[in-house]
Amino acid sequence: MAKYYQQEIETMPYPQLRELQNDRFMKQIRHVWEDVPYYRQKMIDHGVTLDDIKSIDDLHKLPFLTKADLREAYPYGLKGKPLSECVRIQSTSGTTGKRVVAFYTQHDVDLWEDCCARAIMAAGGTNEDVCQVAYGYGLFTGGPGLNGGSHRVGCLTLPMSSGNTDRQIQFMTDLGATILCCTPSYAAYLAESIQEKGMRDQIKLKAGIFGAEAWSEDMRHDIENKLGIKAYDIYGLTETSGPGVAFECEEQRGMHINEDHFIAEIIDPDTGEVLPEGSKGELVFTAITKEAFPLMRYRTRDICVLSREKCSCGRTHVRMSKPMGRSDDMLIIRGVNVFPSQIETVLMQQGYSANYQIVVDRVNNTDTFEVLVEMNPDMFSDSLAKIHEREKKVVEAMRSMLGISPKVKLVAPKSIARSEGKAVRVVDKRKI
Ligand code: DLL
Repeated sequence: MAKYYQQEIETMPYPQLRELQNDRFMKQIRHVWEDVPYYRQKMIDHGVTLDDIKSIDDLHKLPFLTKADLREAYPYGLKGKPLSECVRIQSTSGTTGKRVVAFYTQHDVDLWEDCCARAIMAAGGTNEDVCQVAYGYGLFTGGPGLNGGSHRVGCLTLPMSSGNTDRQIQFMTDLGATILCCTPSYAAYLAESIQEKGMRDQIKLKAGIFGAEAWSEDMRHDIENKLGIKAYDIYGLTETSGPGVAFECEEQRGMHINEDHFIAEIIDPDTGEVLPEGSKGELVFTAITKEAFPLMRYRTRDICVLSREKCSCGRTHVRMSKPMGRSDDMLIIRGVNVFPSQIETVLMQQGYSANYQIVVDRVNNTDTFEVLVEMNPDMFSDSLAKIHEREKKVVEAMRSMLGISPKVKLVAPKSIARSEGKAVRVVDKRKI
């Protein structure tokens, strides 16, 4: 039995939904034109004005926004409301210390939480449930988003944040958590720890809502078996509010995009051309209800496929496949966004050359993260103790830049293979 948080909108016939999108889009483009000078200028540079946009069918005429725009406009350039009307910021980890900062009015927070509530109810959540939110809280959107959604559904919410695994398991068992929200890799780690402690029969979990990073069907089955639950995928990004942009229903054949709030397009990442339904390409979102951070045609860099095939759950909103990769070089390691350029910045600052290699793997469902760095010839004769000290210093600086710590190994000069073409900076061995 499909459960909806907002049945009318979630099951609205597509023609009606498209009409709603059109109304909201026309209102939104006016808001952006009037209140976001950065984007107005982009439109003018692109040769379009408000008069050229007559309906949602003109969406393709608008210029794209990219992460580079967000960096250039940092911090206030894309804000659509005065600060006095904004109540919240959230943020991603970004390159070279400049993060993406997204603003929210109370209305934006409300709609975001509605989206998360839809995801929780689609996973079978009700006010009888105890929902353990083990995504990070703070600037990261995972904790706050699912926390808000859980309140809306009326679940007893355990705002655990991530980490402190013993305490997670203690609350999970003592308070009878029935829904677990966290990254899939943390879910897998929790599952293993529960197994090791022999506590599987003491947990009451029935569902998990896992996202923020790529995970395979194999990983899904592994977590499901270990925890005895059904595991649901959830997708989102800080720029478009956070988790809940799309979520899985019981059918689990793609994630329904909340189309009353986001218009999705698939484009060719090289040419920018809009591709027909069913094509694999880069996902682009236009936020049609967000007030404080109303991004138009935002390039997510996530590669996926959209499908409007009828879903047995009754929801009419388009489904996106799991992201199949990215059209930029961003890595997601243990749920944290990492750009090779950040690693490079740290190394340069510490006097190393750009000869390094990032090696990522997934061992026992947990991401491993290692950075091999070539020493300069003058460092090579240093004592082992001195080399370890240098490694520690690099780890510290990377932790402070990225929010997670890699294993850093200083290697002999010229020992990292040189490439004749593009340097191979990243070796990602994860099979997902
Ligand atoms: O990861 C928001 C989120 C929190 C989503 C909790 C789901 C659950 P960012 O840190 O801005 O926001 O990272 C966004 O993460 O562009 C994707 O590349 C990736 N991503 C998010 N969800 C999924 C998923 C949050 N379900 C970036 N599968 C996105 C694969 C995902 N990748």
